Amino acid sequence: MKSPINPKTLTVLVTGATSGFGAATCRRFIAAGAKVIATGRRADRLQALKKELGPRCRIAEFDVRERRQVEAALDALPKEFSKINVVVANAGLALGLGPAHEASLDDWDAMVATNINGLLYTVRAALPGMVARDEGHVIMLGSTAADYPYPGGNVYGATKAFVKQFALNLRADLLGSNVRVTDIEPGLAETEFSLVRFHGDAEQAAQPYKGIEPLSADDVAETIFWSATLPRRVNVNRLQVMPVMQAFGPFAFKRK
Ligand code: NDP
Ligand code: 8X3
Repeated sequence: MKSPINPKTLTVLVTGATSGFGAATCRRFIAAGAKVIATGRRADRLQALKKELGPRCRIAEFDVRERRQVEAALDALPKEFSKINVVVANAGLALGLGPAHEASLDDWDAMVATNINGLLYTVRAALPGMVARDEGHVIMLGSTAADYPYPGGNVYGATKAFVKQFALNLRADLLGSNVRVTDIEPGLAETEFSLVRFHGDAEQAAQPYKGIEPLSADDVAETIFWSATLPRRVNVNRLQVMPVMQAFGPFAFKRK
């Protein structure tokens, strides 16, 4: 029986490492002995993470929406960090919670550009090396919002449905290689996600978590780490995780 993967053999690229799941994922892999490339746009936070995590952490500042920046950052990696075998395509956001007919098109553009295009640029840049080495793991951050619609989830949920289907289609393309693909699909988790969604309004951002014990960033990082360190024969296709205090509701009706 093949043993689980030794984390010390892993070089992990994480997008969205300046906050939430991404930062927690970097910490989890570093604690287990892996090398990590932590990326995001906020340089001060990347610097602080590097200071905290030490020489096995390398940082790269780029915007995932900018294809050339993504490609250039990966091309510029020094030899000891260049053989990425896990990519965690995590950078993403929701903007707004209004109904579609009132939503901001700028918010919609930003979600599509980040959650879809940015994720594609990240995965596409890391994939050829993994296929050439016949070893690797693409882990994407989907969401329960891909499966379960809710009012105001319009474009955000649709971008995560894209992630789910892209992950499944990638599995089809990669059959025959030893490259794994996983869509991690969390429910309500407390990070800066809500603050971003409500454009910095802290009071509104606190509402979704009121009276609920949400998932923590560490909870989600643990599922990412677990998926990445299972024996190589195992592929977790989709992994949905929710707080115990969250579940499903009945269909809604507009009654006369
Ligand atoms: P946070 O807001 O805490 O973190 C988001 C991260 O994404 C930040 O590090 C941010 O870095 C990065 N990011 C955003 N836009 C860009 C960009 N254009 N270029 C590069 N990096 C970018 O949120 P979470 O940790 O909660 O979210 C991480 C992922 O998990 C997202 O894809 C989100 O949709 C998903 N998710 C979140 C859930 C939740 O309830 N929290 C549940 C299910 C899924 P910076 O601003 O420095 O660039
Ligand atoms: C984040 C979870 O329910 O806010 O993807 O859309 S939710």
